[in-house]
Amino acid sequence: MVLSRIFKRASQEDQQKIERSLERTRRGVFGQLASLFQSSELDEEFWDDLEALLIQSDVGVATTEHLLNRFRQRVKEVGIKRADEAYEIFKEEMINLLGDAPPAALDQPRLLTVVLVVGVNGSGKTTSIAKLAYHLKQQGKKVLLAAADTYRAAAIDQLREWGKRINVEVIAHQPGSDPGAVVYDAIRAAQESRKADVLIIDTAGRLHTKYNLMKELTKIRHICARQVHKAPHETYLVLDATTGQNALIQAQKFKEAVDITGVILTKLDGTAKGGVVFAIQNELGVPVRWVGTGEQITDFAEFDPVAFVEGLFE
Ligand SMILES: Nc1nc2c(ncn2[C@@H]2O[C@H](COP(=O)(O)OP(=O)(O)OP(=O)(O)O)[C@@H](O)[C@H]2O)c(=O)[nH]1
Ligand SMILES: [Mg+2]
Repeated sequence: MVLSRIFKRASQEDQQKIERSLERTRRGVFGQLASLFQSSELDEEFWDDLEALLIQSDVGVATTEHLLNRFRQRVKEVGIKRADEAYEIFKEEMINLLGDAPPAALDQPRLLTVVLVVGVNGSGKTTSIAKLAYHLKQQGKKVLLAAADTYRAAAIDQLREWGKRINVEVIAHQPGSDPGAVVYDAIRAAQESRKADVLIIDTAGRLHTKYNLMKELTKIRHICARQVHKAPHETYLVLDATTGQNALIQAQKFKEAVDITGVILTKLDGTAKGGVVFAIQNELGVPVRWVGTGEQITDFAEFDPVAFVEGLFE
């Protein structure tokens, strides 16, 4: 595909992980989409079916409209009459919709990069933090983790356990202690003796105490900003792909409270409706930066729009 040249691409390995994790999605609605393009004329029935399938696959109503308008426009410009000839154009428009994300703060050089990770209960925050830490370590970066989900002892233990497995240090306090104090200590540790390049902060995710949770996140952000220039440099929202359109509603709430710079979309391997990626990008205006592709530590990939779209269909 000609377009692929202008997009920043993930590593070959990450591209393959993305394509593999989309197996269920491919077998589901997107498989039907692919057949639609093989058999149909570009008549009214085709457009109706296309719209229905996109909405079914969690692309969402608003994003489906947006995508279809652009696709119709392109088809008209090029003067295409048959569905099979329009297939590549459709894929290009899907890739365009995922857009060329602005450069990630994580990729820019600085003394200490602080990454805050937020999201609802069970979305995959702690697991994703371990995976990201491992990924960064493989790139030669020194990583430190902060266990700022202090509500449950099990949450602290879980992060410690991951830390041991991937050989990354975890800064933790007692269960029930102040998350802000953990973050304060972790930043000092990163800046002083341990000299980490990246500090990743795990947070609690209880939505039923939404007000307190959001207040706590704001406090953590202030502590980061006081100690490190412009920190947190990244605030990742973790969304579970299997929750579909509900993920978007969660995202809106978090976005109102904290400045989200990117999304980690987990459990891509567990959903048949990967279409939610398009809705996140289009309706939230925040780039998907990473995807969780399974339960193993290496099941994590830098998001790649081209690999994602190719993976949906082939
Ligand atoms: N299949 C699959 N499972 C995942 C993925 N990411 C996370 N999980 C699973 O999701 C479950 C919840 O993950 P956690 O990392 O504990 O989620 P959390 O957001 O930290 O949860 P709380 O701390 O309770 O708020 C675990 O069983 C993980 O193994 C993924 O990409 N694919
Ligand atoms: Mg957790």
